[in-house]
Amino acid sequence: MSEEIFKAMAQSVMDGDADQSAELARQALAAGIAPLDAINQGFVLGVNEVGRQYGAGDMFLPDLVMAGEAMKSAVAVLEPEMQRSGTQRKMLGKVVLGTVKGDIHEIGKTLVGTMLTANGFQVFDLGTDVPTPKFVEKARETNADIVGLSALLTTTMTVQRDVIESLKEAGLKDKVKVMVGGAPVTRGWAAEIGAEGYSEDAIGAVAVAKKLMGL
Ligand code: B12
Repeated sequence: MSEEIFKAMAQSVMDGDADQSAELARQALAAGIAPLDAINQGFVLGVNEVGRQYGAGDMFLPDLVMAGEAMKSAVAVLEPEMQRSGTQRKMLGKVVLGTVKGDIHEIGKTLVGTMLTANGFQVFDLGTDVPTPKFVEKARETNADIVGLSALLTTTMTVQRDVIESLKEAGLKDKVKVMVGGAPVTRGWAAEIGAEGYSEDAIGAVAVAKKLMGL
């Protein structure tokens, strides 16, 4: 029974069927399946597979976005139950994430957030067009381990450097690691501005975040 529902969960994410994902999440709860198992043995497998197929050129942007939405709708059903029953997912680290000031591209950033959340990070998503001081404030307030900065424009890439400088000025740079990404961003740019992490996609971002946490 569990095997079947886990498979159906993964499939619903791959199909980008948010209603079906939410329905399966409700069925799992009704059947007494632990919410954490539903996430880790069901839905995450779907989102990982979509990420893999996207990387291989077998799935496309809309598939990725819809898979992210489906994953979110399932987590929305499961999360209250996890909180109620006191289930703690093993939290790997805290990530403050956003698209830098002047830039409203959100799809990639949101995917990175979804993948990090799915893999056990606690993500504080500040959204897009985020003023530089906001990253610093949130990192301090949440005692973040990592700040993730997305930039999709050559004109806003430089703001990633501004955020790193502001973290330094605030005395937070020793505590917080920075990872950067976005279409124009390269490993070389990350090194140049002093970001400890870079990934070209959301799957890689999880691996980088784990590495930054020493995991
Ligand atoms: C969709 C899109 C838009 C949408 C955004 C909708 C939304 N809600 O997000 C809209 C229509 C609003 C838009 C607006 C503009 N856009 Co636009 N847009 C795109 C487009 C087609 C796709 C971006 C996208 O979502 N990709 C899919 C996601 C999954 O990929 P991604 O964002 O790269 O993210 C992945 C990785 O980069 C990485 N990643 C991303 N962030 C992070 C963060 C971290 C920490 C890590 C580790 C990894 C990581 O992981 C992600 C997941 O795999 C790109 C073209 C392209 N090929 O990138 C142009 C593009 C980025 N846009 C461009 C431009 C010029 C604009 C506008 C200035 C157009 C205009 N004249 O108004 C405005 C800018 C507005 C602003 N101030 O931000 C140019 C940028 C050129 C440049 N070099 O600067 C591009 C490259 C198109 C082009 N070829 O000219 N855009």
